[in-house]
Amino acid sequence: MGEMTTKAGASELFARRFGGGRAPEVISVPGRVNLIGEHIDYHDLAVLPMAVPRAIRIAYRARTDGLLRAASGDGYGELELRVEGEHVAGAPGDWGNYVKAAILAARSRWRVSRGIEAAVVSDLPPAAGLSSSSALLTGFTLALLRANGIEPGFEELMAVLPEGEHFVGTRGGGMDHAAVLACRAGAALLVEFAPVAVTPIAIPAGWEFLVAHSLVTAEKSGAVREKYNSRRVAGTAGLKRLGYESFREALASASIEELTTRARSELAGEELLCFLHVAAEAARVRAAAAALRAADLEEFGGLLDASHTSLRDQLLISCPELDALVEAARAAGAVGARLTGAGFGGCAVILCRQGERSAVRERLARGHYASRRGFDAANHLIDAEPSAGALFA
Ligand code: NG1
Repeated sequence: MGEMTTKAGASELFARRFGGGRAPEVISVPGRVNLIGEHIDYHDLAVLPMAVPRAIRIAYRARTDGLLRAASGDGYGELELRVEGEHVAGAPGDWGNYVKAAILAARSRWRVSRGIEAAVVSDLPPAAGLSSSSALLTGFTLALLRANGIEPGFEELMAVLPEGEHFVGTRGGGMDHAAVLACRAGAALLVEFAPVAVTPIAIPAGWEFLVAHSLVTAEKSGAVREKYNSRRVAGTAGLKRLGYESFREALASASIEELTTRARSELAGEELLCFLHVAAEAARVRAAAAALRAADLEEFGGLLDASHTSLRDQLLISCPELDALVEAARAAGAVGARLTGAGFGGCAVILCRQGERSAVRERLARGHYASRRGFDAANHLIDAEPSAGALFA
């Protein structure tokens, strides 16, 4: 981890950019990796992410006027906005969109009149399925609220953040915000929705997770957006065609086998495939939470593999590079592996037996990645120690 990406690095950039005076506060918002439960949070089904030891750090100080000035240490430049007034989204991928989304999210529930000056540093790779965008949105929302004397609670934040993300175009769910806020060190977080509820589940001693990049960037604010949103639409359409209001209702009223049989006879195409994925993935999350509690490593690994197969063959959100990576991880000795996050690129999450992670990493670096251009071990192979979210950092 470079010096510049630590809390001290954020304060240092702040001092260089905004000068001396009162020392800034620093907020640290980690990225997250989803262990299992993919493309189901937006159907209000439980998911199981954990925070990773990479974070966005924002050093900030309240201003007395309504100006928000932010400087990025990652070459994204600087921006100046007003916390009051209208905001329209800029070009897709523009980091200002996340800051504007934070202003709107904060204002949707609280009275915000004071701006901030803020310096942002990060060692969280962008567009990698590790939630850098949600971390940025969450960090700026927290900074702005705290600068206005407001200390928001978890549920209050969850009421505004997922909605705030829609400003940048993704009709996603609340998994990322819940994880980057409420994860605890040493644990995965079972996140339930409507109403939102989180339960930390300790990661058993000796389970080692690795996050590996496919080297395909999944810029969800860009081209991949439509594909992501279409899965939600198709899943919902299939559900409605079967006469259900929600997946929770469907799963409570019939067994997974019954739902599968009905879906196969009454649905077709994308609607069928998305419905089958969502129903089975929900069942896998329940089984994975039980396996975690029982410290059943092999069972958990098998569920990761089954999730990947479904994401590849039913939801159709994998890509050849992710499939090759997952295969290579298994061949290198992993207990299980799957793509993680929105898909279409980004990362895989890999589960290793105690003491084997460095050997798996080494084999991937020498084998799978050896012939691939642009590989940088420090950013593309991350030891994912279960970390604390922003509210517990
Ligand atoms: P990432 O991987 O951060 O793009 C997205 C959604 C999640 C969830 C996953 C797929 C946002 C902010 N994030 O995550 O809510 O739906 O895809 O499981 O929309």
